[in-house]
Amino acid sequence: MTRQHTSIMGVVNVTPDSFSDGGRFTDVDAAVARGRELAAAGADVVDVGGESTRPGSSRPEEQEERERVLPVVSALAQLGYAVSVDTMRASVAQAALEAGAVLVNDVSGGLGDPEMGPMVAQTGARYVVMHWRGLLSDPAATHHYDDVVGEVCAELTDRVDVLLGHGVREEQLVLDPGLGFSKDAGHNWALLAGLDRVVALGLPVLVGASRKRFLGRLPARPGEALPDEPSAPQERDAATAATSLLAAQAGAWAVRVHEVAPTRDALAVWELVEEARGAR
Ligand code: PMM
Repeated sequence: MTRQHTSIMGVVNVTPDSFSDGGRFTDVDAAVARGRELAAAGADVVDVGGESTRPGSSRPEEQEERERVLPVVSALAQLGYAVSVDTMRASVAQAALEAGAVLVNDVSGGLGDPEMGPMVAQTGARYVVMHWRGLLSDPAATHHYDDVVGEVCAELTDRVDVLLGHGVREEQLVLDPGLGFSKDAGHNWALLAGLDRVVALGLPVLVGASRKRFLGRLPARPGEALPDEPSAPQERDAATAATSLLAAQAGAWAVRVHEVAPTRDALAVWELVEEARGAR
């Protein structure tokens, strides 16, 4: 497959409790410094989030979320970086767009706030529709799939239809299979294996595998059993870079990562090999 440029989205979680970097960037200066670091390392977009979706974490009040993300979005946008805001609230997303964000990253795919679709239509902002069943009313259905790739594709298509119905234009949309969201390790591996089917839906695809738990349980040697205990999130960046490469090879538009350098290098290796192949 020919190399197409896959963008890198670097993550800054301005939260006390995110699983990988919670508590590290809670003050504005530290969060902005982290955003600058990610951009300097090669991130094309810096994704700023103020709400952890980690199971068991409680939602911040809207005002709290605004206070966490808006100063960081505004400072990074003023420095000239492309900023996205990771939020399920239309009002926070709109305020972030006014503060200079160029993309809204909604892990609920619009299910979290009925105002999101109309707001995205009205502002014309780029919008990531992530797959997650977490906000549906039937908890028993959230983790059951007969065909995870097919069901994720069908449910993303339903969300897209609803958004188009609100007047959102197709060019605004990015799809995300939502690895780890209402999905176990087997579902995540299946989605990585079937990513080409998500890409075949015809919209740009973002993949967020970074440091997720399933990447913390890898065999020490091929064929050996998986360890019971996962490695620490910070030890999952090599595995994350491997998923970034696979996602890029499947045609992903962007990958969302906590540590940019390993992914940047993995993508560069592929690019240089492809160039050499073309020059042979
Ligand atoms: N994962 C997390 C948060 N936001 N956004 C998108 N589009 N895709 C993801 O997979 C995703 C996301 C959870 O990870 P974090 O809490 O470390 O940011």
